[in-house]
Order: sequence, then C-alpha cells, then structure tokens
Amino acid sequence: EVTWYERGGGNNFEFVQWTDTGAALVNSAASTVKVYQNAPGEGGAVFLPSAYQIEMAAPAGSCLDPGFNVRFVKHPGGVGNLTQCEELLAGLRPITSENLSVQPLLDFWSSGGQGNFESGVPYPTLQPDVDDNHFAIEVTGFIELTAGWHMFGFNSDDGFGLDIGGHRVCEFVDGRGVADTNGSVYIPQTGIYELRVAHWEGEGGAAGELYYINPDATFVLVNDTANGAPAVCVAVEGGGGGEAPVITSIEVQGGNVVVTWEGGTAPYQVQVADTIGGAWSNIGAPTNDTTATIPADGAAGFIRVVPGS
Ligand SMILES: [Ca+2]
Ligand SMILES: [Ca+2]
Ligand SMILES: [Ca+2]
Repeated sequence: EVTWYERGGGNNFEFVQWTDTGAALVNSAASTVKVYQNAPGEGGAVFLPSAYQIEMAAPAGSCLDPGFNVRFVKHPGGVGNLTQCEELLAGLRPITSENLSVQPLLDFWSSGGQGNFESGVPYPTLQPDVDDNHFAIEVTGFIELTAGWHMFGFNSDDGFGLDIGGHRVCEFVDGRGVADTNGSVYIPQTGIYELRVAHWEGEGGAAGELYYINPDATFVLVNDTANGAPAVCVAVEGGGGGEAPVITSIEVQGGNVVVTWEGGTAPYQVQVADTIGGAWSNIGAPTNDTTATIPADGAAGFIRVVPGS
C-alpha cells in the first residue's frame, strides 16, 4: 500500500523492485518506491535519492569496536510521541536517571509482544518481563554499507526514528504495540555511515529491534554479521566516535553567545541548528581555539562542536 502526496508541482513516482544489484521497474509485491522530480524518462527527471544529503563518516574497513552505543534515559512520564522523545533525549524534559552501555544488537524487550525476534534482552537497567514505563533510548554507531539500496526496519512498542547518514530511513511517531516499520536508503558510496535510533516507551508493553531486510525479504538483526547483516561499530579509526569535544559553558554576553569546550582534537567546527532535528550549519571557519563567540540572532537555537577539517 502506498500513500502519496507532494507539496510542489511536477513530481512523480514509480514502483521498482529492490534487488541487491540495483533497482528495476516492475510490478511486484516486493517493491519499493522510486521518487523522481518530473516524470521518469522526461528530460530533467532527477532520481531523488541521488540528492540525499548522506555523508560518509569513514572509509570501509575502518570500523573499531563492534556494537551500538546505547543511552538509556528514565523520566517521570508524559512522553507520548517522537517529538517529545527527542525533547527528552535533548534534556528539555525531566530525566530521573541515565545509563550508557554498548550493546551487540538492538533487540530489547521489557514486556508485551517481543516482535520478530524472541531473543530480546532487557533494556539497560531494567528486568525482563516487568512492565516498566516512561523511558527512552538514544542509539548511536557507525554502519558499514555497500553502495546501492538497503532496506531496514524497526519493530517497536512504542515508536522510533531511524537515521542513517543523517537521512531519516523510517519512523513511527506515535504510541503503538509491537509492529514493523520499514524503510530504504540509497547509499551513494561504499563506506561507513553514522547510524542513530531514538525510541521510547510510554506505558504498556515495550520492545524494540533493528533489523536489516535481505533481498529475499528475510529479516536479520543489524550487526548480526554471522548471519550476513551489516556491521555496526561504536567508533571508527581517525576520529568519528573517538573522544568528542564537550561543551563546558554557554554564556550570553551582549548580543552574542560565548561557547567554550574541552577535549577532542583540533581543528574544531562550531555548528548551529534552529530546531531539534534541523539541519546543522557551520558558524565561522574551523578553529584551533576552544572558545567561540557567535551572534545570538534567534529566539532559540542549538549549538554543537564537531571535528573541523
Ligand atoms: Ca524482539
Ligand atoms: Ca511498559
Ligand atoms: Ca508501550
């Protein structure tokens, strides 16, 4: 079933079969959607995945330390959708406790339905088969993928958002019992890409699993490399995932914001975003300093410091 709408004019879509070698136009139950600007075949038709803002984090083969970084956050209650989950993870809602761990797979189960895989482990700090409520996880890591199409899915209770290379692959923004939500991503170049999952539990059952969909439509848990799934690691050679700069103070001085940080390795790049999940843009050039003064020209905003290049 496809639900389709578009806001501008002149766009179109067609069904394509997803294969391990590319995509071919067919009518098939095993299909995905290929989206063009202008009708396929017309002059000026552009296959939109080529315009994905997907950035390779590191070359293939530079993965270190397999697994996922999992940040587990408990809160007093009141998180019921993905926006509120992201606010909680960003520290904009009360947090009662927090835990960091490395997990080999994402197959968590607290209570209720277990999803596609019954191998689930408790969420960090929780007991199995106990109806804990009001928590969220933020998962980060690096996934190694070959160029071309890849399909992923997340089975969850409640919802989630999955990003690869900064591209939203799939999401379910409201509460639900365990169910699959799948999505595909076009990887422009073989390499290692950042991966992030935000997922929360409000009340009732709770479970979450991240799987890869093989071309024959079978599922395998991501990072189950023994069964052919793509590898995920917590860090890569040469930086990404290594010691990151940590912001130690943000002060308003006149019409400016002075941000100071420590750790990481110079050069640094300061970036800002207007909204949670919004695009990050560079402020100033890469710097070897550990402080920067930037104009406070918005009612609200977010600041981060990343490795410069
Ligand atoms: Ca499961
Ligand atoms: Ca629960
Ligand atoms: Ca639930």
